[in-house]
Amino acid sequence: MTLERTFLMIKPDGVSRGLVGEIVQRIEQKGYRIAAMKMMTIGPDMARDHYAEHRTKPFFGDLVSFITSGPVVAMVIEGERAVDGIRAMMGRTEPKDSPPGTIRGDLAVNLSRNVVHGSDSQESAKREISLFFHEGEQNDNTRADHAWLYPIQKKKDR
Ligand code: 3AN
Repeated sequence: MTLERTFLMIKPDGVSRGLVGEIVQRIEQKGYRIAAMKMMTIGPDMARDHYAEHRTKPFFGDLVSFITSGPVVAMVIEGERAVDGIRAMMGRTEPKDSPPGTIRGDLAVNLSRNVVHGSDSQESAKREISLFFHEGEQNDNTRADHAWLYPIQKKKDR
């Protein structure tokens, strides 16, 4: 087993509602390493690229205008099985079906304002990371508690 990287974004509702610290705290306390993080406002072309899989859906226009409506916080998160792990921390797409303890279960009430986006597969993670970050923006530092998190040394898989 190697360490994976995934992409997580706090969407404009999460930033505007002052939830950045709460979400970052959950990620750090879980034991994931934040390899990159930046606050930015997404332009329409990038938004359409990011949500390309939804381009034929009726909510696509709203999705693009919402995600470009204010700043987001984009992150690269690294850890053991980080893609699935972050999805589990997020909860389900529909907040009312997300159990308490998950980000959407605790912090969201509406499907179209569900606070976070996270990659749903390793392939999506690679695509989304490269859409938002240059290679040089990702850091290779090691957490001080790495040996406690991974008693059997894990290698990094990029
Ligand atoms: P997830 O973010 O859980 O991977 P996706 O990829 O199915 O969910 O949907 C992307 C985003 O599109 C969701 N986060 C949500 O904000 C929005 N969305 C999904 N389904 C709907 C819908 N039926 N109506 C409005 N917005 C939706």
